[in-house]
Amino acid sequence: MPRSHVMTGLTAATMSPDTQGYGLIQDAAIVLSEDLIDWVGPAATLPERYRELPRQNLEGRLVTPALIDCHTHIVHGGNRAREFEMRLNGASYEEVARAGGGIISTVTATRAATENDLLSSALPRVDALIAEGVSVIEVKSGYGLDIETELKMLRVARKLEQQRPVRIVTSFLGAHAVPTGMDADTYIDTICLPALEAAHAEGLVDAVDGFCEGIAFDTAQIARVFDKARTLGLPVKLHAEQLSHIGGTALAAQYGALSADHVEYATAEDAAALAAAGTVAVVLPGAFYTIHETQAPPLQAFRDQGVAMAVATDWNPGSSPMGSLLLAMNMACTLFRMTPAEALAGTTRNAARAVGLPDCGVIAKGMRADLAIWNVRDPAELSYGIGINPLHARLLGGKT
Ligand code: DI6
Ligand code: FE
Repeated sequence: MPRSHVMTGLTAATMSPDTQGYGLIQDAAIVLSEDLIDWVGPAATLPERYRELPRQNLEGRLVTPALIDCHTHIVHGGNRAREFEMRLNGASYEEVARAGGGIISTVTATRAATENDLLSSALPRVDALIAEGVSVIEVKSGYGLDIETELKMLRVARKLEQQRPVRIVTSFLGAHAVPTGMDADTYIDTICLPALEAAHAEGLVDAVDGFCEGIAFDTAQIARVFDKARTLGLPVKLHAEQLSHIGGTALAAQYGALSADHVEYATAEDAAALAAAGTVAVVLPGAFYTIHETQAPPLQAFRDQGVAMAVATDWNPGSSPMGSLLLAMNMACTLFRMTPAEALAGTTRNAARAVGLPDCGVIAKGMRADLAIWNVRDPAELSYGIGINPLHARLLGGKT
C-alpha cells in the first residue's frame, strides 16, 4: 500500500480519551498520511478530499492503536528455570539462594554477558511482542548494579530499536537491588547515582525507575535517586507497594511520576494521590501470578479516584517470565477484574502516558499511524482469549 491511503471495511477502537469504553466506530475509515493518521470517522462521512486516495479494504477487521508494553526487563542474561524447578521440587528459599538463585543470579549472568549476547537474547523477546501488535516497549536496566553493566544494558536497549521496527523507551533502574556485600546507602552514593549521571550523559536514559520495597530501597533512598533525576530533567516512575505498603506510591505521586507500578498494597489514599498527580497505576498480573500473590491492586479505588490504569508484562526472568502482552490483558481481567475496555486502554492510551509518549496510543488525527489490525470483530476478544494471538498486521509509523 502507498504510504498515504484510506483503510476501509473496518471497526475502529479509537481508545479516544473522551469515552470510557473503546471509542468504537463501526464501518469506519482511517486516512493515513505518511507516518501519521490524518482522519478517522464513519466511512460514510469521509471528506471529499480523500475520495481519490488508494483504498485498502480490511474486510470487517478490528483496528486498534498498536499495543504498548510499558514495563519490561527484557534485556537480561540467563534465565531462572533451574530455580523454578528446584522450588517446585521442594527446595527452600535458602537452598535456592545457596545454589546461586534469585535476582543476584541474573545480575551475575548479565555482568558476564557481552553486549552481543544480551542483544541476541533480547531480540527474540522483542519479536514475540511485535508479533502481538506491540509498537513501543519500555526496557529497564537494573541487573548490572555496577556502572559498567547498567550502561551496557541500556546501550543494548537502544540497539534493539536499530535492529527491529519498534520504538524503545528506556528506564534507568539502578535502584533495583542491593548488590551482595554492600549497604543500600553506599550503593546509592557510589554506584547508582554516578551510573545514572554517566548513562544520562550518553543519552541512554528516558526515565528513572526504582524498586521501593523492604527487600530493596526505602522511600528516603529512592527520593535521593529521584532528586538526581530531577536535576537531570528526567521523569521518574517506581516499583511501588508490590509486596508491602511502605510509601512508594505516595512518593511517586509527590514527584509527579509517570507511573507507579505493581501497586498491590496501595490504599485508597494512595489512589487519591496518584489521581491528583496524574500518575498512571501500572498493574502487572504476570508477577502477581508467578509469586502467588493474593492481594490484588485496588482497582475500584483507582476507578473511584479517576486514576488512569495501564497493564504490562513486567517480562523478567524471576517474577514474571511472561512474553505475551495479550496474556497480561487476559490476566488483568480474570485476576484483577479489570474490564476488557480498561485492559485495552491499559495497553494503548494509558500505557502511552506511562512511558511519556503523547503521540501514540489513540487513533486520532495527528497521532502516529501505529496501528494493530486484528482478525476479530469485538475488541473484548483481545482480552478474552488465553494464549490466542489474532493479529493480522501491525503498522509502525504507517509501515508494515
Ligand atoms: N519487582 C519484580 O517483580 C522484579 N523486580 C522488581 O523490582 C523481580 C525481578 C527478578 O526477580 O529478577
Ligand atoms: Fe518490574
